Amino acid sequence: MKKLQFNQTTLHVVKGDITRCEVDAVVNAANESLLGGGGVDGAIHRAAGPELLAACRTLDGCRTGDAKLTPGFRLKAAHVIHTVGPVWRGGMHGEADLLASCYQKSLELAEAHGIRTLAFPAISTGIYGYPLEQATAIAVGTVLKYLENQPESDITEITFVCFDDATVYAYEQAFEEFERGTD
Ligand code: AR6
Repeated sequence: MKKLQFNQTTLHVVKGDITRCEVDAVVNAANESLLGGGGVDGAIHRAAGPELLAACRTLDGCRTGDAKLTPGFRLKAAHVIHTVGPVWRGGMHGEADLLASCYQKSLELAEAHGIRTLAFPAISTGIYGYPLEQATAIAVGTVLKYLENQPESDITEITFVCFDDATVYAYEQAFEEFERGTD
């Protein structure tokens, strides 16, 4: 699958199940309660085991656009970064800034905890209804801006994990958009 190199960090797009990723941290597309739900959130809680819910209960929720860290328990990933994407309400309710903030805060939290390899799902593009192409452009754009601003970043691998071909294609388009911009 497609790759993009930026300074010392490689961005990947892969199709698969994020709960099986062998990375230091997987990002969860959670809701403000942090007490579980459907989609990727449900899958991560099932795979991590009940200890994850117990850990989440101690966190007092999470605001939309923010991120919080727990251990990964039974996952291969040592950590889970829980972030809460915006519900799509037509695009005029701060959705783009909130979605960008999910990626930014997740990267800051990862960096602060020495996490070098990180896997993101396509936050907000499922149950929360964010249009796919706009969401993947924000995901890639925010990650690249972060890396540009953090030339000493210790994060070496960032993987965008996709459940379906349409999401893979949208990330690949976002990568190409960036490559065209640097020609
Ligand atoms: N691995 C990778 N991607 C997945 C997986 C998986 N195992 N499962 C689903 N996806 P969603 P949201 C994809 O709905 O839109 C929950 O109930 C999915 O195909 O999981 O941010 C929370 O508790 C889509 O591309 O998250 C919240 O209430 C992407 O992950 C709400 O859903 C995100 O879809 C959050 O909604």
